[in-house]
Amino acid sequence: MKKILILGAGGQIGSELSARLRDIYGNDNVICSDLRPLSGPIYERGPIERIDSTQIMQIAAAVKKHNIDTIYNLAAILSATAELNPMLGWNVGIGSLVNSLEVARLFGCAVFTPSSIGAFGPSTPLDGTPQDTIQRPGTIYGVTKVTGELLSDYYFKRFGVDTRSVRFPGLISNVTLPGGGTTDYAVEIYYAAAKGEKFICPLGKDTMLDMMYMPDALDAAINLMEADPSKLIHRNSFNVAAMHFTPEEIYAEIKKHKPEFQMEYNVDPIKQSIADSWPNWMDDSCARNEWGFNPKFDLAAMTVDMLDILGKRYSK
Ligand code: NAD
Ligand code: AKB
Repeated sequence: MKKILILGAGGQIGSELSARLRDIYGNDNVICSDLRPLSGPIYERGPIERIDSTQIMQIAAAVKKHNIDTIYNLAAILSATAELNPMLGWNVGIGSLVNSLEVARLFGCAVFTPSSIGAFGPSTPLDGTPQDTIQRPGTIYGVTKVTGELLSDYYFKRFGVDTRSVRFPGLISNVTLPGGGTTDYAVEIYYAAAKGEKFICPLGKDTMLDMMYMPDALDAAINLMEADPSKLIHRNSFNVAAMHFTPEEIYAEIKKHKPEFQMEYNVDPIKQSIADSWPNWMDDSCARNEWGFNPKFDLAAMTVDMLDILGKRYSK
């Protein structure tokens, strides 16, 4: 049975991954931690630690105390926020990564650290972005992600640490709001629609980006960590994709269910320039072939589910 430590468990992914890992491996075998206090039913099902992942001794103490064998390192500052405070983006993203890898080396843990479409940049082929291609991102977030991929592969090859990772696209979910990324609009638009509010979109109408619904993202992380290592040709990190759309296309999909919904544009120049440098859609055939990645949700199915869940939550 696995003993798992999640760093950054309070965020958009962590709040749902915590519940899913506890369902699979047992409440007491998944230790949720974050810099911010964790409270609520998801977390109170099992052990909680307060860990600043930029402090290696705090991670090491928790790994030792709970006999951890797997670390899900989710602590990071997302793209748009990091661009406003690049040193914070670097210190959290890289601090948490290096500390996770070092503790894993010393205590024999496996490590999952998500990469992102942000690991690509303007000189990458943006349509059908290959698994192995040019990675020259123009953001500090992207620099941390490329560093993370390289360092994770280095720790595998040099020290035998079992590092695995995916390049997540923008993730859409309904439990915890996203933490300051470029793709956040694709979550916020559903909240606005469910609340009967007008949505002001920060990206231009033709901005195509890769996206994925959270259930498929959780499956991707867990299935990769459970995959037979002898089948993995790549490790850090696999392209994974499920759908891609522009703001006009998601707006049109929501309007099929809510004809009264309204959207206007007020383009944020920082987010727009980041989005313009990211893939329109990635080729994820390596993930499909090497460990059976197989997402279930497209834009239409996700829209039905999001509006159903949020509609019930915000109905008066
Ligand atoms: P998030 O911003 O929602 O959550 C990050 C969590 O890290 C927060 O709970 C925050 O309190 C915590 N944190 C920040 N500094 C910390 C520190 N020093 N010590 C401990 N915890 C700290 O982010 P997320 O969306 O859940 O993303 C998790 C990972 O997945 C990140 O590496 C992110 O880059 C990656 N990712 C996310 C997406 C997405 O769309 N959500 C897409 C691609 C990759
Ligand atoms: C962001 O927009 O920063 C994240 C990501 C795609 O990495 N959602």
